Amino acid sequence: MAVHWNKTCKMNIDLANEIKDGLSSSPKTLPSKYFYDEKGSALFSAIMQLPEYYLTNAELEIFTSKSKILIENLNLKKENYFELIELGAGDGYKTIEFLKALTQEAFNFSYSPIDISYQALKQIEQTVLKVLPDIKLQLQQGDYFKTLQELKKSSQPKIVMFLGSNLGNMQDEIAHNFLKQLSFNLSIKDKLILGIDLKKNADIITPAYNDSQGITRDFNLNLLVRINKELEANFNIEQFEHTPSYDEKEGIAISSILSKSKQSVYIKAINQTFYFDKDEKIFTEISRKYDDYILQKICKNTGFHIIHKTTDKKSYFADYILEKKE
Ligand code: AVJ
Repeated sequence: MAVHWNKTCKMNIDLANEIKDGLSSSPKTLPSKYFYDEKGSALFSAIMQLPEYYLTNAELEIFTSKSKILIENLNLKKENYFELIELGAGDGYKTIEFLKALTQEAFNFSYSPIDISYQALKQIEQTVLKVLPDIKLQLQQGDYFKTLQELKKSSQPKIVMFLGSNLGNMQDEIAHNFLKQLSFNLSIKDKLILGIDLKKNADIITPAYNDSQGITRDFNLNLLVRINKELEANFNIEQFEHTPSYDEKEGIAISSILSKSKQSVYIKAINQTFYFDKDEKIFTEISRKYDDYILQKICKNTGFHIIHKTTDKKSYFADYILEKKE
């Protein structure tokens, strides 16, 4: 078992540059991938337990009750070894159900979770090995955008998993480019299991991003706490507010942070002061909701074709199987 480290100092240079770019643009933005420091990963785990955050339970239901159907539709041969690679694995909780089903049916595979958070990986290692002590496990720490090229290094058949509607954090064009790049680094017949949240009534989606306990607020504002810590900035967190919204027509939940007053913030690591107007918003995250039509549009000319779709009972969430065909 091996963990590949991203040099911490290099991470901070990326962080500083991207935060500088984001806060210099109009409107101001901050990249959602930086939510996941130790505190942020813990807050996201808490979000997944919230009654309002239906996504996790819906996808867990799919993997608990439909792993067999997914496996059938992957068209695997028991005698052929394959690599199961999970991008942005988080706590791996849902995946374990799938791993159990594969193991029960005696498939020959290794499991490589990739995550930006070291804590998350250690957690997966613990939980997976407890349930499946004999599994071949290879942890990889890093930004999955950057680890895509590494896929080419092995010529084994691959099944990539990208669950939890992580794709939804990308604008459609970026999602398209991401799938294209992923497909480019795979071989014909390799598959992608893509878990995405489906379009539905705003009354269900809105509370998922604005829970009554304020965990999602803390998760969003933690980005400022992180910048304070890692880039020696002086955001006064009290002067900012979590302001989520949902664009029902587009099917996009938007997280933002609003400046409660006219204020300035100095970031020492960048040696720059940033100015905020009263009620100015910093956009931190989009969470796209999909239907077949939107997914088909995103997949067009990526090399991936949809070959299977399965949903939870309420049809809140779907796991698709995409195959690389050209
Ligand atoms: C992990 C990206 C799928 O967008 O629903 C949860 C992150 N943000 N609550 C999502 C998140 C606010 C989550 N994803």
